[in-house]
Amino acid sequence: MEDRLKQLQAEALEKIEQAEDLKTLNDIRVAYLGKKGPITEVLRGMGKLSPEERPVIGQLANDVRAAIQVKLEEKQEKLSKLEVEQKLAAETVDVTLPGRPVRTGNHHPLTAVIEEIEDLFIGMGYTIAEGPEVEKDYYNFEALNLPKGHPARDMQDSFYITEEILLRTHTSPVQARTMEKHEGLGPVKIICPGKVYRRDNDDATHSHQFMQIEGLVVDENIRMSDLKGTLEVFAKKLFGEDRKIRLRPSFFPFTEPSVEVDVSCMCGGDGCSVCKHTGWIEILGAGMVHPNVLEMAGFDSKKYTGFAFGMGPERIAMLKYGIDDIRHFYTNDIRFLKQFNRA
Ligand code: 2U9
Repeated sequence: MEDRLKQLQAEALEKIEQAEDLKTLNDIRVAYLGKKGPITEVLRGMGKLSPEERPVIGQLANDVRAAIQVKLEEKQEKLSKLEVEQKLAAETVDVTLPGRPVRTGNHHPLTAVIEEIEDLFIGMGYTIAEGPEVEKDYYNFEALNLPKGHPARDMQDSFYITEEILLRTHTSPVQARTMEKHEGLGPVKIICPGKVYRRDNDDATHSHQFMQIEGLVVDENIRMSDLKGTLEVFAKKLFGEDRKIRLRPSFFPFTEPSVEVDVSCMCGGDGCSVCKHTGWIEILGAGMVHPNVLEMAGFDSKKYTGFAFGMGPERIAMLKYGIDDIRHFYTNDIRFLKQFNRA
C-alpha cells in the first residue's frame, strides 16, 4: 500500500508538471483528490490494515494528498499568469496604426446661402423674423393689398386648407404680422427667411415648395435711395465687389413703385449663357411699401415710409454655384451634396 501511494504521488506530480492549461489541471485534481479518486480509496480501505500499519499509511496518505495539493496550487498560479500574459499579448493595440477616417457632414448648399444672406443683413442691423407656414388668407393676401378677387392671386394659385387658411405663398405675411405687432411705431428692420408653397408643376426652374428671403424696413424718411444702397451692398458682398446692380420698373401689389433688380454678370458684359448674352442677371424684386399695406398694419403712411425686397435663395445658390436644376436641392443625392463641403 505504501508503494501504491508513492507511485500515485509520482504519477500525479508528473501529470501536473505536464499540464498546459487550467482545465487539464482541474481534471487532474478531480482524478487524484476527488471522492472517487485512488487516495480516497486507500483511506477507505484503512479498516483492513493492522493497528500498527494504520497510522503509518494514514500519515503517508495525508502527506501524498498534501504534496499533490501544493503542486496543484503552484501550477495553477503559473498557468493563470500565463493565460493573462497570452491574453494581453493577443489584445495588444498598435497605437501607431493610422486612424479610420471620420465622415464629416457639411451644410446643405441652400442652408449655406441662406445663412450667408442672413449674416449679411444682420451685419446691417436687421433682425430675423419667422412666422407660420400654415397661414390665414388675411396675412397672406388681404394685408398685402391683394383683396379677394385680385388678379395677382392667380399667379400664386395656392394650396388651400379651408376658404380662409392656406400654405403661405410667400414670406410676406411674416412682415405683415411683425408690423402689426409694432402698433404703428417704427423702426421695423427685419429679414424673413422661410419655406413657401405654390401650386406649380416641378421642373428645372420651378418647385411647388421653395425658400424665400424677404426684407422690410419701415421708419421715418426711408427713401428709394436707401433701398438701392442696401441692395448694392448686398449684391457686392454676395457676388463680388466688382459687380453692379440696376433697377427696372415692375409691379407688385404690395409695393409702389416696384422694381426688378439685376446684378451685372460675371462675364463682365461680354455675354454668356448665364446672362443670356445681356450682361445682367435678375436676382430679386423690391419696392417702396404701398401706403395701403402700411395703413392696414397700423402705420401712419404720412409719417412712415418703407422699402421691401424679396428673393429666392435657390436661384441665388444656382447662380453662385452653377447649379442647373432646382430639384437637386430637394432630392438629397449625396454625390451632389458632397460637392459643397467648403460652401
Ligand atoms: C410687406 C410689404 C412688402 C416683399 C417683396 C418682392 C418684391 C419680390 C419675389 C422675388 C422672387 C419673391 O422669391 S420670389 O418669388 N419677391 O419680388 N417681394 S417686394 O414686399 C413686401 C412684403 C411684405 C408687408
